[in-house]
Amino acid sequence: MEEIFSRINGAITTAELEEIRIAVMGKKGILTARFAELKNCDETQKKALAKELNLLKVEFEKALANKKEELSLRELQEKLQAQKIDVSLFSASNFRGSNHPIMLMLDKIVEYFEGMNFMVKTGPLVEDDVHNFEALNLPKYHPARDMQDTFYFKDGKILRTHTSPVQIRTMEAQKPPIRMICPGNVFRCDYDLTHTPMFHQVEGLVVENGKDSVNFANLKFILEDFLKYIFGDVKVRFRSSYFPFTEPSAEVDMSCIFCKGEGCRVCSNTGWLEVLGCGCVSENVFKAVGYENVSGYAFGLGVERFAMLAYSVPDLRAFFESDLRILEQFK
Ligand code: 2NM
Repeated sequence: MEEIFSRINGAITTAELEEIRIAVMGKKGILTARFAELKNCDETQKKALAKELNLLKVEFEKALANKKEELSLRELQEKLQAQKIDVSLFSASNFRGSNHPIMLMLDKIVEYFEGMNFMVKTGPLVEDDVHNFEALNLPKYHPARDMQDTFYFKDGKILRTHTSPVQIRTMEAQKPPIRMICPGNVFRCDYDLTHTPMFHQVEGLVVENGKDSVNFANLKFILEDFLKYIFGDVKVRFRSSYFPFTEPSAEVDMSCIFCKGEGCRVCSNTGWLEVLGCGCVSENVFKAVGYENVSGYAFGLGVERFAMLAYSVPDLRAFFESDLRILEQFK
């Protein structure tokens, strides 16, 4: 029995204890065998042996129970340790999508102009020549049409090359005053490092009754305020330019947000970044929609360019490749 007690002491698993219990108290166990001797004893021997065996049995069961308690506690702890859940591990069930950077920027732009009382309008992607060109002071064979590489359908319809046809449709449908922006995607047959055949634009239009109600100064104020809202503390300058639908027209630069105007690779060492086109709406555009005695201004911007600058995305193609490693950075 001494050996049995030292086996109990040295056991390291509860399974081992069970083996010992069977070896001692099981059908063929050594204590069971000794209890069987009792039936061959006479009365006095029986009494003495029974007492001895019962003491041994109680002692054995106590030792077994003590060791079992110790070992099962340890086994429980080991099991809990092994089953610990790592909540940081990737799981398909906790995958969350994120907004596309183009949509993030679009939302921010819309947010500014909604705050300035502009209506948000949308329109068809498949347009006719009148709304996309003619009414915008771009008659057939006008050289300025080459500025936009148009996708044509066989029936003469086209994919809109800008969102201005939405503004033409709005002016046809309602009278001034008008304060609107039209966000949306547009299409041009052009594809290289800095151009994709589909991209996003926001164009804005303000029209008031009266020849001198709105002017270039109003346009300058709102665009400067808008650029500061999107990009922070930037300087803004207007450069004289040409668009068929505005007169006068201007391109708008802001001081380079990367070098603060010092000159760097992004701004080609000029210190300036071109970000907007704008102007006072041409008399010919108003004529095309039947407006008289009005004044207005308009502007247009490319959302991809805004997003590249605001979020430091160096390659336009990142917006079109659906690479989750890039998109996940916009959560
Ligand atoms: C630009 C630049 C300047 C523009 C003009 C019009 C409309 F419909 F009122 F004539 N919509 N958008 C406009 C003017 C767009 O984008 C660079």
